[in-house]
Amino acid sequence: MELIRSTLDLESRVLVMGVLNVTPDSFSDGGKYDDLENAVSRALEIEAEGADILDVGGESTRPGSKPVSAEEEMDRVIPVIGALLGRLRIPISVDTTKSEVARAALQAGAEIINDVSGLRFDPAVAEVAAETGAALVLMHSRGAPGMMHQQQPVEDVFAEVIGGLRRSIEEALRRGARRERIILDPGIGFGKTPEQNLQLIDRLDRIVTEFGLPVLLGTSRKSFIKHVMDKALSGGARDDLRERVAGTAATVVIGVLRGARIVRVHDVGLMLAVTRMTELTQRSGASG
Ligand code: HH2
Repeated sequence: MELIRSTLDLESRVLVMGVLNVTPDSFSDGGKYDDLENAVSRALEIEAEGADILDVGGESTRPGSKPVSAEEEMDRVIPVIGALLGRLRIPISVDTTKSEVARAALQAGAEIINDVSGLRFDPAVAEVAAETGAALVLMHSRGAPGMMHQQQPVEDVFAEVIGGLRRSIEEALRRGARRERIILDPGIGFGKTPEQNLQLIDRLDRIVTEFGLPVLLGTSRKSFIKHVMDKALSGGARDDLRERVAGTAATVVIGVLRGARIVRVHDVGLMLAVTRMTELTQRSGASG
């Protein structure tokens, strides 16, 4: 996939997107990287661990988090993206639902827009992608900002996700974005039951074949993993982070087997190894 300055090779191997949250309240690394120097060094570390893309986000989507203004979001992410220009070789994606933030981030050097609202909050995000040639990640979610996790689950999660993604794609194309630059994401954890998240991962191939577009999977350390582990593991010493990371690895394996082309993770080096091992094991049968 052609980006503004670089190319994403989505054909030969699964890509790893490393998460850099520059929010004071993100659930997994919140508060640690909210100053510029720390954010820049963590970004370089993510690249050194082998990430193919750096995803920079300035608004937390965690349950109950407060929506932030475009100004505040820009104050958080633009200096980081600016400071990385010329220092980071991998492309930067900006995790935002606001066209203003997306535009400023692309001017500062980002090449991908990652919109967790799938254009529902600000459809002009697609126009920014169209004008700049940035890639556009359209994630499925429901509900207003700050409320996306509190949605009543729907009965048929595949119908909901496929219908929602179809509406997002149509909106993107209507506003001039190019289909060849669209990446889809089922939005794991966003208004789905734990069971539905597992179903979406196990049948990710349905979304891959439905649209024929590259699919990104974001399961990293999410709370449905804790929920599953709490039910599955009894007795023995428990360790929340270890279980979330191990659970993430399991979902990455299944996601890769079912056709995910990008995985969005916090534990870059570890999940890169998991991804590569999965791909190489999968291919060995075909060549043997
Ligand atoms: N999940 C989160 C944020 N952005 N983007 C995409 N495309 N897919 C996802 O699954 C996704 C996403 C939520 O996770 P995280 O960024 O780790 O935490 P926070 O909500 O605190 O930003």
